[in-house]
Amino acid sequence: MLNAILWDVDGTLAETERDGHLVAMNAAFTELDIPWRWSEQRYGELLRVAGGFERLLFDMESQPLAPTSTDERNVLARRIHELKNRRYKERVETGALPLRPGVRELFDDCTASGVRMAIVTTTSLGNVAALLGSHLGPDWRTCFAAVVCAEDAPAKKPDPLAYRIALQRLRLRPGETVAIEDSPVGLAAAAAVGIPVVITRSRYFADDPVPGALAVGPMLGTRAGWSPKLPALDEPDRVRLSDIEEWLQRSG
Ligand code: XBP
Ligand code: MG
Repeated sequence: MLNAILWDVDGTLAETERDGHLVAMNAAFTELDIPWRWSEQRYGELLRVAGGFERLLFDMESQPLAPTSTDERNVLARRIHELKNRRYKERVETGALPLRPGVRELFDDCTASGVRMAIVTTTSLGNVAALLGSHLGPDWRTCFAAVVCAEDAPAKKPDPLAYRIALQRLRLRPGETVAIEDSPVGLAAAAAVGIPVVITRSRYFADDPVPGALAVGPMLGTRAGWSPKLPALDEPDRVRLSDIEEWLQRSG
């Protein structure tokens, strides 16, 4: 029986990467006089590394103008990342990052049916608070039975630590939950502890293989294009909690 929906954040709740983190990262590069920028395409490659700080360090390995010592790189990456997060939160507050279609409706389904929700993300609590605070208001945290962020789980996805912590906090077995993710690393993290995963395709992971996913589709805000197929309904044209429950039942 489904007891909880575990939400990934970046790419799943909102298209935060291109319009949020990438823009904020390039703004931080400019403000700190860093002599390189990230293109949309380069950012797509770098997203294979989870975590903005880790991504900066990885990128520096191929940046000819990056400092050469590990200590200097760590200090610089920390400065850039902190400023990026400030600029990201400011962008969120302008309303630049709407929730993806169907997300809010699935929140409402969960509330109406007593299915608990959790946040399981590799981004920071501050970034999550900015995004969800702007959409759900200052009491956003009361909507979630557990909130697991980068501060809780320093080993980032695809490491399963964040999902393991979420299961502990919820006191649930993996088969009583379903994760909603957009990326192969997110899928790998949840699947490693046996959590079934629904994939909503996002801009940067539109075609990546997602082996073993419970269901894969373009977004929660449509019933078209899902595998397994969803029967068409006149109303509403979205994935409902009962669809996820049915996928789970059929898989088990
Ligand atoms: C996605 C990530 C994050 C964001 C940036 O997290 O890998 O690193 O790209 O956030 P998820 P930070 O899909 O698990 O929500 O810069 O705060 O790491
Ligand atoms: Mg994601």
